[in-house]
Amino acid sequence: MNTQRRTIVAAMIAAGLPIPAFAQGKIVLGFSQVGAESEWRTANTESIKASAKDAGIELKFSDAQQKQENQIKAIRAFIAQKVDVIAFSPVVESGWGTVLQEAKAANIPVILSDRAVNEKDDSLWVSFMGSDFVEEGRRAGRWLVEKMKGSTAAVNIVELQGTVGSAPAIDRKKGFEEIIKADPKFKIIRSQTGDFTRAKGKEVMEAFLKAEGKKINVLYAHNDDMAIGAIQAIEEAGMKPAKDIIIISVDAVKGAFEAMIAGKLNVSVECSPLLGPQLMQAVKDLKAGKTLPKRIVTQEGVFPMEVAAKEFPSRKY
Ligand code: GYE
Repeated sequence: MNTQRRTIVAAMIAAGLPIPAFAQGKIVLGFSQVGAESEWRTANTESIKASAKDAGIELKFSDAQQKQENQIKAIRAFIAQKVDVIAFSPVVESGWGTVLQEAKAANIPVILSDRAVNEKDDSLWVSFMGSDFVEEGRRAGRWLVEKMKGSTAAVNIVELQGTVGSAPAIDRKKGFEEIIKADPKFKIIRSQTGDFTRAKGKEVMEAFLKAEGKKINVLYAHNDDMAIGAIQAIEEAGMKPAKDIIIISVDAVKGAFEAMIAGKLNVSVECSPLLGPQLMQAVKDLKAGKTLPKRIVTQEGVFPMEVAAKEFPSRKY
């Protein structure tokens, strides 16, 4: 600590104020979260908050309410506050160059958590930890191909995309299409964003049902929340979810398991939000002068409705 800081801390102690984190030698982490759009996100936030506490890391947490401009503001505030490390989950892939340059110029390492950015200069972040979203899309596609094996009839698919321009929406679409394109019987007849929320998932599914009605054979939703919203729309239209329309989604949150146990959702591809412990470990490693792996991939599986009741008790989110 320099002399000026020492004087300030001494004055704070004398005034009976709490000792700031830097004076306690604590690592300070600024984290800019996307928002609270889904069950996944809530679990992710809880994981980060709980593991920062366990690790003794001072967490400055900021919720961007799904707006990039709020995330940029939060990152700038973290730079001004001279935090030790910045981590964030970028709501969309592009448009981060300037603010990441600012962090680099201030010598503050940046960790990408959960979602990637689309920037050529990969020296702007030290590590990206999170799932392989393209693979999740492929897993969803493979499950469908297997389910429809032996039938030559056309399979009309409607797709509820995640947030426009976000890594999971782009990649889950790409991986799914890559698999189903091998057989021309699969056709995506409608595809629109539901912004990863239940409310929008329901609204967009209502529109799909109005336009296509009984033609729809399959719904592929980029997350469970949108699928759960869509299930409501399907029931309100007098149809049976998971029977009249096969439903595939991603995340495998508790709400999806409940829907599968109730026989209303066919399968959920796992995407783990429990990134907190590995993020805190990475922050500590950085401060200890270690070099982080550029990419840390989360390990995940696929849960069809047949195994839902058995797996449910051991689910952690
Ligand atoms: O699948 C969705 C959330 O970025 C992996 O964001 C995350 C996604 C997750 O809103 O539910």
